[in-house]
Amino acid sequence: MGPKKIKALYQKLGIKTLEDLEKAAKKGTIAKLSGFGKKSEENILKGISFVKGSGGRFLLGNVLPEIRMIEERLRSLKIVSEVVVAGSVRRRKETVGDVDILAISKHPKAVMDFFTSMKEVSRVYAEGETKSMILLRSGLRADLRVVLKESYGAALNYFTGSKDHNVELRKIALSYGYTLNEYGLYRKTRTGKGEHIAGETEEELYRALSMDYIEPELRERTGEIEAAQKGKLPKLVGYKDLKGDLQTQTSWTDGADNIEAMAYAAMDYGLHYIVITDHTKRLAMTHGLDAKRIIEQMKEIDNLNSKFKVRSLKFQVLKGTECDILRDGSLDLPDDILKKLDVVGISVHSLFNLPRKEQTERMVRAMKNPHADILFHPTGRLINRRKAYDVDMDEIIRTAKETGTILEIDAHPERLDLQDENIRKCVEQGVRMSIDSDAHAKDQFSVLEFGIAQARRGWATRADIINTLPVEQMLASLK
Ligand code: DGT
Ligand code: CA
Ligand code: CA
Ligand code: ZN
Repeated sequence: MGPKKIKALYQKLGIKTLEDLEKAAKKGTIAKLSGFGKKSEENILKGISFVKGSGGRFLLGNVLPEIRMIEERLRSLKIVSEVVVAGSVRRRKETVGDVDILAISKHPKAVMDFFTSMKEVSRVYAEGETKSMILLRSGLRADLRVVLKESYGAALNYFTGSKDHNVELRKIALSYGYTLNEYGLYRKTRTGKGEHIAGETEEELYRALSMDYIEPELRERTGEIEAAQKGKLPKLVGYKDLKGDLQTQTSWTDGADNIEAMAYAAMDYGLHYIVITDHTKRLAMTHGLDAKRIIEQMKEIDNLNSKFKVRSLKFQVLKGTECDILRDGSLDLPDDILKKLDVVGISVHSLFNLPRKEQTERMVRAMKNPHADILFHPTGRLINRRKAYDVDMDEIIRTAKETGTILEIDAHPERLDLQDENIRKCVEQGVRMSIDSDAHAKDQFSVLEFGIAQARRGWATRADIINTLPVEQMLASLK
C-alpha cells in the first residue's frame, strides 16, 4: 500500500496494528472506503495470512551479526578449543529457526555457565553438562552443545544437517556395514558400540563414505550426495571472489550517501568497481532521475574517475541505472540515454498484481530491449513480507538465455532474489548472473556475503557470476 491508502486506513478507521487491519478487512469496512474495493480487501487478507505463515523464522542477515558475536566470545574462552555454529546458519539458509552452536571443551560445566549468563540471555530453558538451551532478548533461541574432540566432526555433521541430508548419509553408511551417529562412524561388531572408523573431522567422515567433501550450503538433499560420490560437485563461487558491485543507489535518489562516499566504501570493502544505479523518474517518491539529471550524474562520475586516476587509485565508478519497467514493458528512460550508460539494470517496481501472462510478457519485452543488461531482483519477493509476483520464471530464464540478459542475485537479506532454486536453474541452463548489494548507504556492501551464500546454495561457480570478472571483461560480457 502507498502512503495515501495507509493514511486513509489510519484516519478513517483508526487502524494501528496488524490485528486492527485484519479485523476491519474481515468485517468488510475497508471495501467501503473510497479508493478501496473488494479486491484490495482480499489482497490485504492474503498478505496477512502470508506474514503469519512465515512461522516466526528470522532473516539470516538480521541475526548473523549477533550470532557471530556470541561465537567469537565463546571462542575467546581459554577452556574452549573450538566453536562453530551449525544448523541452518551454517548452511546459510535465508531464514533461521534456531541457532545450534557446538564447542569442544574439557570443562563443559564452566562453558555452560558462561553461555547461560551472557547479557543477551532473557531465559534459560535448560542447562546441562552437554546441552543448554536459551532464549536471547532478540527472540532467537540458541542451543549450545559441548562435545569431545574425537567426535567433533561427526557432531558437526549431524547438527549441520539438513535432516534429509543426514538421513541419506546414514543409509549409505548402513550399506557399507557401518553405523553413523553424532559420535562417529562405526563398523558394526557383535558386541559393544562398534569399531570407530571416523568422526574427528567432517572431511574424514565423507572420505570414509567414499565421497567428496560437501560444502554446508549444498546439504539439502538435492543431488549433492550423488554428485559427491561421482566426484562431480561444482567448485562453488567463493566468499572473496567478487570484484565489483553492479547495483548501488546514492543520494541522487533514495540512497543515503553520495557517489564518492559509496566509491570509497566499496574500495574499503575490497571491490575494484561499482555501478551507480539510481532509480528513474517513474519512482517519484525516490526522486528518480530523468534524462536531464542522469546526464548531469554521468558528468559527476567522469570527474570522480579522473580524480581517482590523478590519485593513482585503481578503482572505477561505472554509469548505470535501475530503470523502471513500465506497464507495457517499455523502459522509463529513452534508448539514446540507455545507450550512453555502461550498465543498464531494469526492474519492476509497480503493478505487482498483474495476471501471470501479462506480467511475464511485460518483463520479456523489457529484457528484449538491446540496452537492458541486467534484470534486477527478478521475482520481487520480500522474505516473510511479500510473495514473488506471479511470473513464469522458466520463461524469464529462457528469455535471459536467448537475449543475453543477466539475471541478478540481489543480496539484500530481505530479498535474496534470485533465490537458490532459480539460481540452480540458471546454472543448469548456462544463464549468467550478477551478485549485487543493492546498497542504499556506504555501510551496506557487507550484505554481498548473503548473495554469495545464496549463489552457493544454488550451485553457482565463479564462471556463472559476471562480477567475479575484472571490469573490462565484465563489461564485455554484457549485451
Ligand atoms: P532451523 O533451525 O529450522 O532453521 O533448521 P535446522 O536445520 O537448523 O534444524 P534444527 O535446529 O531443528 O536441527 C539442527 C540439525 O540437527 C538439523 O539440521 C539436522 C539435525 N537434526 C535435528 N533433528 C534431527 C532428526 O530427527 N534426525 C536427523 N538425522 N537429524 C536431525
Ligand atoms: Ca537450527
Ligand atoms: Ca536446533
Ligand atoms: Zn532504491
